[in-house]
Amino acid sequence: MKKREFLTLSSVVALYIMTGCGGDSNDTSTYQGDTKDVSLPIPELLEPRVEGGVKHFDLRLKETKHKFFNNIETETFAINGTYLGPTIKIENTDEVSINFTNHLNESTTMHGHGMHVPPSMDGGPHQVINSGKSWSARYRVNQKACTNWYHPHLMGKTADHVYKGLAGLIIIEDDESRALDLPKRYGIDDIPLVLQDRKFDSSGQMDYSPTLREVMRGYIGDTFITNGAIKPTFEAEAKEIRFRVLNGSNSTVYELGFSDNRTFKQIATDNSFLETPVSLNRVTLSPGERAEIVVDLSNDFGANLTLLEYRYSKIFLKIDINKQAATTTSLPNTLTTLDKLNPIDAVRTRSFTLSGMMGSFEINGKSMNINRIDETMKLDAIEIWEVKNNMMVDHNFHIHATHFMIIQRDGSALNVAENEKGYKDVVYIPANKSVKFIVKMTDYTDENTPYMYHCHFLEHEDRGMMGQFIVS
Ligand SMILES: [Cu+2]
Repeated sequence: MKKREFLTLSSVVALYIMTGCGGDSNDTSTYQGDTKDVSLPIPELLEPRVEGGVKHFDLRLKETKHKFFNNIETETFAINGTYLGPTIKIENTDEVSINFTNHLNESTTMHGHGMHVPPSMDGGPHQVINSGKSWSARYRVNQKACTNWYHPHLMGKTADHVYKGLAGLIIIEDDESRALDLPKRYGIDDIPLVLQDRKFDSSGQMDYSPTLREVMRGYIGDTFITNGAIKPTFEAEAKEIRFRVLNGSNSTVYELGFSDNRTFKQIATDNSFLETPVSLNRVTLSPGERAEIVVDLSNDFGANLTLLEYRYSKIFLKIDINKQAATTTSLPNTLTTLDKLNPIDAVRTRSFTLSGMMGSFEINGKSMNINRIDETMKLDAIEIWEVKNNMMVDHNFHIHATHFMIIQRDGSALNVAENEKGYKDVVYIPANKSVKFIVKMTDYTDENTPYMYHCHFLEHEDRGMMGQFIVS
């Protein structure tokens, strides 16, 4: 400990000298405290209370402090711990009650992103949890194995609440996922990675203050964090390692790959496995998107590697392959079979145009209004949705409660990449590009409670790029 404290002090002094930070009132540099020797935090796997056949998960939202830097306590929002929240692992067909108690001094909501649930259990802008109150998402799990997540969804406050630290993973397993020879030892060879970027002010506190330009182009931090730690180290077994990667940022598109450019396999998209693993050396994730990847470290005992973000040249994770494999796994060639909807069976095409200017955003010329239902879908009707990004800035598009499959990009099926042919609930739509996907709402109707569709760049969503639909 003595040594680490010394390093802390010396690196702060070195930074002070290098940057000449001497009380400059126009100081826009962010805090760069010592973060050496941080091991990768693994979010706790939350144990449920089982009562009457229902798995109860208890989550407490609170204002707290977290150590991003060795010598600084940064004020955060968190769930149970000090930053982010625990992982909820559930099985298809489980009866669950995910209970949130809001100990914050303000209202929020908790949305199950990717969860196929009735609208009243969605945790969207209509299920507000006031300060001091509790709310439960109670449902029967009804979907394929995948990696989902939970996060706030309060009108106009989502970006702020996620930025401060409210988010966690929901892992769904099913008979298929259990039977596959995949890495599945949580925290050992099945590793959750919540990737984010943050700005810190000169005293090491989180700085959420986007300018108009940052609202438009993305509020991109210069400190990249993984599971709430800066450049942490993961000590890996020399075997196949599965990473469940979430882009948990507000509005940064990540292009991920390894420092030696090695090939890895993507095995899952947002809402399902891919039918077969897809070989890649980069995977691009826009905010809210997930990818499960498997990287083979069998021949790397004694070596080091980093997981890099290539657009901004940042290190997300240092990997130290210093453990012998306790077991081996062998990635199967077939992972699942996906039900594919046929465009010929679509009863209609809906068009959505993303537009905006001067910090206000619209879908089809309308800014979000919580008192307006924008679209009505019929249960079990197959539809094609075409989403056009008419702006010079990137967006994406997310639908609640269901998955879709991308059928075209910019007017052609040939532009749909192999690694986005699984079930998706967020699709990246770069500036001036368009996407077509096929979708069907199943199982749940509610004439009074809508689901949301929106851009998942949180600064855009909070400023109007969202709409509401009901299923009848
Ligand atoms: Cu957007």
